Amino acid sequence: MATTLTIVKPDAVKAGNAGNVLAFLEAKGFQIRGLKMIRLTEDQAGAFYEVHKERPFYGDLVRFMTSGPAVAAALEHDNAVPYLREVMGATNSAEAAEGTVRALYGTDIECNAIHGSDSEENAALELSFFFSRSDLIAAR
Ligand code: 3AN
Repeated sequence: MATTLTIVKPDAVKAGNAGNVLAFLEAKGFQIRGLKMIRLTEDQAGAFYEVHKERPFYGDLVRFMTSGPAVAAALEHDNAVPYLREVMGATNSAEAAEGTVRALYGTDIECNAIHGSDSEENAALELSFFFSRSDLIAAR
C-alpha cells in the first residue's frame, strides 16, 4: 500500500463539496489515514507550490489556495499516487474526463477542486508538509 496527499481546494470547500469529494475518493477505494482542515498562509502556499515559482500563474495560484479553508487528506491505496491522478482528472476541469473529481466538482484550470501529489517523492514531501508520522492512523 502507498500513501499520497490530496487537498480539497478552497473552491470545492466553499461550494460545500468537501464531504462529497472525500466520499467519492472513499468510494473509489482510498482509505483516509489523515485528515485536516487547513487555511494556508501565503508563505505556506508559496512553499507548497515552490516548483511552480517561475510559472506565470504562480501568483494567482497562491492567491487562490489562500482564499479560503481547504482540507488536506492522506490517502492510502495500491499505487496511490498514479491512481489518485487518474481519479482526479486533467488539470483543466473543463477537459477532465467524465466521472473524475475535477469533471464532477471543478470549474476550470484554477478552480479545479483537488490537488494530488504527482510523484512518490513529492507525496512523501507533501504529506510531511501537513502530517507528522504519528498523525497518520493505520487504516485497518
Ligand atoms: P495538477 O494539479 O494537475 O498536478 P499542476 O501541478 O501542473 O497540475 O499545477 C498545479 C496547480 O496550478 C493546478 N492544480 C492549477 O490549480 C494551477 N495551474 C496549473 N496550470 C495553470 C494555468 N495555466 N493557469 C492557472 N492555474 C494553473
